[in-house]
Amino acid sequence: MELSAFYRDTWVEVNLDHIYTNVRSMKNFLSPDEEVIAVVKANAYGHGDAQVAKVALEAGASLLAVAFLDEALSLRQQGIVEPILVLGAVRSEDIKLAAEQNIILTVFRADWLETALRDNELDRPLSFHIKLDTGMGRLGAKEADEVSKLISILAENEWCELAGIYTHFATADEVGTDYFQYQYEKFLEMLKWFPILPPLIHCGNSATGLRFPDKIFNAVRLGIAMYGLTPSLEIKDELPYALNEAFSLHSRLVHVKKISKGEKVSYGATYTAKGEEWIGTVPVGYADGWIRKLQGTEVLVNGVRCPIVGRICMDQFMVKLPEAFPIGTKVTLIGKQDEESIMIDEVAKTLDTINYEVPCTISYRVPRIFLRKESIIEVRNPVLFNQ
Ligand code: PMH
Repeated sequence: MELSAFYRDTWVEVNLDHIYTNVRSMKNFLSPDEEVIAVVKANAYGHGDAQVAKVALEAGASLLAVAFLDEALSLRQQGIVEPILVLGAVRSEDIKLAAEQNIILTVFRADWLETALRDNELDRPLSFHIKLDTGMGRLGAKEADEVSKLISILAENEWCELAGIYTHFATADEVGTDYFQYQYEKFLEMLKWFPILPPLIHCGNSATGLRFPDKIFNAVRLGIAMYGLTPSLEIKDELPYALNEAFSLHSRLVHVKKISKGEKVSYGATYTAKGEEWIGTVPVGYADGWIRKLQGTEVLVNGVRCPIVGRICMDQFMVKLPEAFPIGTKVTLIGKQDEESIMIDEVAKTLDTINYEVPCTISYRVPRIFLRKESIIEVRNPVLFNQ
């Protein structure tokens, strides 16, 4: 049995040209000796890890960053050979696997490093970035003692290399800059704890790179702006260059019917037709990440905004149409149709959340189509193919 890429009329389109342009824009915005670290954790914020990674590298990123070792291994399995930094914590027993796969680890606890090196004898190089907590309160060493222990343990082991130091800002995307400034100055102070600085020093996410390019040291960890989204609504109007949204979500009408006054739609029979109405069924549901809270919001059908009526089910929802559109008519949940658009910021606003959460929430069940120069170059469907 030969299978095609997917068999459901719902898909995400990832515009890789936009990813490319967004990375190039940041590269051009920075000084030539400053680097871009492409943050491709969480399946590249729901876009597709290896596909985004490849394009980001092509556009000039020099390092990839993920949250977990599994994500780094996934990139290796998909043929990515370039350097990858794991930003999150890794189990001490897994350091040999990281070394074998040439994966860079984050370290912030001396006891973890002692255990890791005592119980696992390295036989090849392993690089580390030391993470400092300057006020995010998440991961990172805070005390000079801890840092000097880390430095000496790394220096004593012939296979260990200190390749970087970094921290993370909690408020780089906020208009008020006091806390940002506090963290920045703390980082400067903490860097004095290092007798020798490693090649890579980084502190900035997208917001920092966009707003404070003179405060990034020598690399930006570029996440949300690589996907063409603003780090926050409050700084949207002060971005130094245009961002190009890469993610869109589409489906097609699989059923269209006329219902009469008083007839009900979906679970709980909460929606009642006020008169004769055309109702379409769209094969997208909360298991795809189109969560029940989106009931009542609009999608685009034939270039027109149409409201979702009744409860969103696991695999389908219903939409009120202005007329009897044919089966197969394209429905755009995120993206553009003719003059109308529903962009990620609008969906995020409706859900009272941040744009980051929206593409991350569109589940593995929705196939991703990757476009380059307006052609499909790859399709990814984990439901059918183990990828
Ligand atoms: N560096 C670290 C350590 C991060 O956690 C993130 C994003 C980035 C860089 C990239 O940030 P950007 O997407 O704003 O450019 N991390 C998260 C997070 O943990 N929750 O939301 C974003």
